[in-house]
Amino acid sequence: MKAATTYNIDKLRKDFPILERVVNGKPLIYFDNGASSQKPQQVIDTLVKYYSGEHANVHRGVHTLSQHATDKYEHTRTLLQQFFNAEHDYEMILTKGTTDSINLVASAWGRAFLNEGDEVIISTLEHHSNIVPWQMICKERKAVLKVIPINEKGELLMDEYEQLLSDKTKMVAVNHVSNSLGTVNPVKEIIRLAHQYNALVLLDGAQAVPHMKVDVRELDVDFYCASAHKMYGPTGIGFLYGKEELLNAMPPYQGGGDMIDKVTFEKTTYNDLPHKFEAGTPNIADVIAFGTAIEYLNEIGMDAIAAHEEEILEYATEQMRQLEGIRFVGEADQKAGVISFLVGESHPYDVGVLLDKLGIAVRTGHHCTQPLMDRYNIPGTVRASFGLYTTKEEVDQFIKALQRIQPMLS
Ligand code: C6P
Repeated sequence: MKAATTYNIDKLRKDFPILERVVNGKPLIYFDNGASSQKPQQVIDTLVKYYSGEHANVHRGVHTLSQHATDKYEHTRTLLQQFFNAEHDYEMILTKGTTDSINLVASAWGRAFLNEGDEVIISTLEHHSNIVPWQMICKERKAVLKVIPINEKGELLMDEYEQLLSDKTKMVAVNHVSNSLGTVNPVKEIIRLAHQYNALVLLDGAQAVPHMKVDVRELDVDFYCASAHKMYGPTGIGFLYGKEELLNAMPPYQGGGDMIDKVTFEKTTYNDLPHKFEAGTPNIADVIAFGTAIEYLNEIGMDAIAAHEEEILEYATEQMRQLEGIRFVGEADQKAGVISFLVGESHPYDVGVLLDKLGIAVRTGHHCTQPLMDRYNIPGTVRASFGLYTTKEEVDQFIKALQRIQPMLS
């Protein structure tokens, strides 16, 4: 769908105070949204308001402040349920972020349901957060980790995926969008095939949810997770969606306050969903501000954001193609938000430092995907990642900056 004519980027940019910043004497061009996006004033205001006049612990007090904080905290859960079209709000577990969510599933589900000889499938495109927790639990449970290979463009080899699937497959855990290459994976097909073998599917949506509409029921995904800080919300918070029957069947992840029903020294019974998976005092302020970020995205509309970013991605890719000496890493047919590249023979770090001198923030290195970099036999890439506030003028400045630094690199 094309951008709504109402996509008023100048107005949107005014919501983000940091975009006024000057870095190294130049206006900031923030192309590191894949690492973390910037925060609109609305989200910042929610945090200030909460700490200035609303703070109390949640789920614990009968007093007004505690009840008010609890209502606001739980309101974020409802917003998340609606945003991702989950059937029930208690299927949305509030976690510290994507990493925490994947560790929760690998640990709690894995300990209960993975047995010797079972198989877990991940892909070459995964972030370390969707590799290491599975390696750890597979080692503990004597299960086998299998990896879907990719082609040179950075797309999953679906034929190979089908070959890997068998009755031994218990979990398929892949990202929705690759953080390093921007590849949008054919997740509906991945899920359909996995379900034919009664395997569950966890999607790491960290790089998908800021860029596109996601409907967990339409996908029929079993677990889906992401982080607030890439969705224009605060750091230290995220969510895990899980189908009710799966979450109910899983043992708790951590023990402590709030996750219990009745505790004696002999035995403990556990609270219902979602509290069973939310031990201890949560990150209340940031959860509430996450709700503000969701409302902010709702107001703009995910379809409008997706269309705007698609235009930016196309424009930037086209402009970069005109430059000599640029090598794209990852040229999947379906991409979102990200251009990974190398400049001639130069090290990504040198490119990043020179761009920074011109006020342009990009990420360089392996992007927490070392096996993927090994696949391409490179130490890392330069990654430009876009957001809802990225403009074509910024892309033009970026292209000029690349032209300017190229002679310095050779
Ligand atoms: N990727 C990047 O620059 P946390 O740190 O838990 O919020 O998210 C981890 C994570 C998991 N999966 C994917 C696909 C991700 O992109 C990330 C975070 C950032 O690419 C920081 S390493």
